[in-house]
Amino acid sequence: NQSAQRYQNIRVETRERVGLITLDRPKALNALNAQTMRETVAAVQAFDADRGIGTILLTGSERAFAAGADIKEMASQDYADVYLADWFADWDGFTRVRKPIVAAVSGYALGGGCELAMMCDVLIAADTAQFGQPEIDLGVLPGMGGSQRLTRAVGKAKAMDMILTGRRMDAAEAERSGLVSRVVPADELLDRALEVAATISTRSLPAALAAKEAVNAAFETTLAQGVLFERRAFHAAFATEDQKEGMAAFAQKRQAEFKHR
Ligand code: CO8
Repeated sequence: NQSAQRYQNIRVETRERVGLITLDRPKALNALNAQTMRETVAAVQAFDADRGIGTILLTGSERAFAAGADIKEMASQDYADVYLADWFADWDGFTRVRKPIVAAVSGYALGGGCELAMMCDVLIAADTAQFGQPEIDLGVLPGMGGSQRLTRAVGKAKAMDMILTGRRMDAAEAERSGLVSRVVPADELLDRALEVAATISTRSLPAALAAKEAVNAAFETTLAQGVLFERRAFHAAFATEDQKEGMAAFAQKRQAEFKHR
């Protein structure tokens, strides 16, 4: 039970079938130190296991989604420290979450903040959002998947530009480049993102999980294998009551009432 847990750097609440996680470390612009990582991963995993939740929504503050990994925490580490601790590997727990995760990004999404947003499934940006991978300015490179996920999201040209120069991308460029799916006015961000998350959470959960899995397969495999994976998952959907209900509801011109949500 999430409400029984005490988190220090995040806030966790539920809105009907949406599990809302708000990064809340304002003094450091939500910089992702080890504790924030542990709390965020624990919170998404708890929502993933919660039958009452269909979709997870991750957001930050108006000023910052997250300004990166915590530079002060990293500064004194040496190679053996980060290698032995397998620094950042715990975020893999975030990417193993099966339910759809919507990110609502306002303000800075830099370094690890941009990388965390890219681990989410649907990215919605406020018009104030700024994305960047400024690690090059710190004498390092992205360490939470940025070189891979940014390249897949926006292509080599823009990824190289951003990662080698450290320049930021504003919300309009992020939408144009395919990094985010929608840009909304900053004061509407949470409401609009909640609407999207709530909409997803009314759908058949097995269908949503399979859809997320199938889209992600596009990044991991060949076209032929991916299409085969999709077809098998599509066939399997016919074993669910939700397929019967969804198609019957269409024929009867009514809203579907999915059983497995
Ligand atoms: N880590 C720690 N503290 C931070 C971070 C951060 N990433 N970002 C901001 N803060 C802190 C500031 O130090 C400041 O604290 P204090 O008041 O105690 O000095 C507070 O947040 C407010 O920040 P600013 O005063 O700087 O606010 P501004 O509005 O002037 O500037 C910026 C905002 C532009 C976002 C600026 O704070 C900034 O440039 N932050 C750093 C952005 C960055 O470089 N992010 C990438 C970090 S590296 C990373 O994410 C992955 C590294 C992979 C390495 C792999 C190693 C294994």
